[in-house]
Amino acid sequence: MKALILVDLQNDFTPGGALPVPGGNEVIPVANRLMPLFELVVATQDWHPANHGSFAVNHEGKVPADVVELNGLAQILWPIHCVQGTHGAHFVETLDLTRVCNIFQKGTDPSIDSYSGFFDNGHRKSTGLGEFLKKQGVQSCFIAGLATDYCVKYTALDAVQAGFGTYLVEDGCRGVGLHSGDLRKAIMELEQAGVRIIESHVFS
Ligand code: VGL
Ligand code: ZN
Repeated sequence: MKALILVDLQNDFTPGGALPVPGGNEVIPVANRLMPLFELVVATQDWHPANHGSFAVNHEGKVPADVVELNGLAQILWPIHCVQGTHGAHFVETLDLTRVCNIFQKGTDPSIDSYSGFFDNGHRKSTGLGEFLKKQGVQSCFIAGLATDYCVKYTALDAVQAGFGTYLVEDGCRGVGLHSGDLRKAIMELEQAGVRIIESHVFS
């Protein structure tokens, strides 16, 4: 069985949001078109407490894009985003949630960030996504969402590592692009890890 994993399609990652991903809104119609083609659709949701350690404001004298050490891991600092229960943390209103069977929230522990939908950044705790997919008999994962160079990338790398055939739907993703070349680099890393890069039109 094939599963579609929609990564962090939340207001804060779209233009006008707190951590806007350029063109982030453009992937919503792609996600809506893909969902009916899959027997199983899951979504991840970045879901931070206000005191989260990935927010620059929670580190004295730091600004977004600075890097600190958080619990032994290098952590890029971000603007306040996807705070639990806020509008920014909600899924984009035009996303057809009726087809999403399960939502996996991540980034809830203030002391560690979680880019991947499967594990936190230290691979210390599972969100339950991998176990859920295995139990449903999923063998391959198709991934789309935001952002290509962070949460999409780490979700895809963990999917490969968990033994799923893993496909990145490139036109269903957009990247943050904090540094030039980040997007190209992310795609190359994914290909090297065994993720197959596809376009959504292969389904039509
Ligand atoms: C993300 C940065 C911080 C993402 C989440 O969804 O890619 N990026 N939190
Ligand atoms: Zn986050």
